[in-house]
Amino acid sequence: MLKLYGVPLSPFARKALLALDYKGLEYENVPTFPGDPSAEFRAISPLGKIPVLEHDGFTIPDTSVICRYLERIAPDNPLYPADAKLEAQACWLEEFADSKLVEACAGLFRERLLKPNMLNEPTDAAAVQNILDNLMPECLNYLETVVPAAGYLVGDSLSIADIAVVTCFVQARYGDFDVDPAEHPKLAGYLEGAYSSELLSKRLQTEQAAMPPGLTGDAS
Ligand SMILES: N[C@@H](CCC(=O)N[C@@H](CS)C(=O)NCC(=O)O)C(=O)O
Repeated sequence: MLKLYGVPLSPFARKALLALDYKGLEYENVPTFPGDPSAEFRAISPLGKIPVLEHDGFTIPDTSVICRYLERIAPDNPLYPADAKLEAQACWLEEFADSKLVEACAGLFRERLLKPNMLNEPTDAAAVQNILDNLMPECLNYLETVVPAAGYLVGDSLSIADIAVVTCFVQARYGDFDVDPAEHPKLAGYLEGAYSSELLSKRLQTEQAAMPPGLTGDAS
């Protein structure tokens, strides 16, 4: 039995959930908030971060490790290209999304949706401006150079790169940000394709149904 601890609205939980969905695995999503202070959660997540995967009592945190593990136990619908160079490129884009793109996208989500609607805190307008002026353009300009005119980010099928990048842009949508097709046409076209895919539409429907009270965002 597979369990995924984490709230589906988290970009990292969504990344792992998309990987589970793509592989067609059955699982239970146990809603768990980031930084959950319970001793039970700390025992399975030493860094206090979500998500954590549990497989028949074995637990593992961190989406990069979780997705690798899923690939080993369920090799069908591979997330990692067989070719060494393509695999390296996919893992690099995953790293780029997990470390840099998420900062911009989750920053907008936090400032524009989470703080005013759930945390009862004002939006930090300067932080938003910094993301829009600096962080986000750097990310978009880079991605525009690597996104193909059509198809997937790496090779000819969906990979961990697509899942990691797309989950970030879902977060940005909740933060009222969309890629401008006039400025980044390839990236905007790629994301349009991702949003119309069955994998993402189904995930976003499930996510909407699990939206915490007070949050009204829609990223579909
Ligand atoms: N590298 C981790 C990052 C996970 C992460 O940062 N999760 C956030 C929620 S989206 C979290 O739990 N933050 C709480 C904290 O940093 O204390 C992964 O890939 O799973």
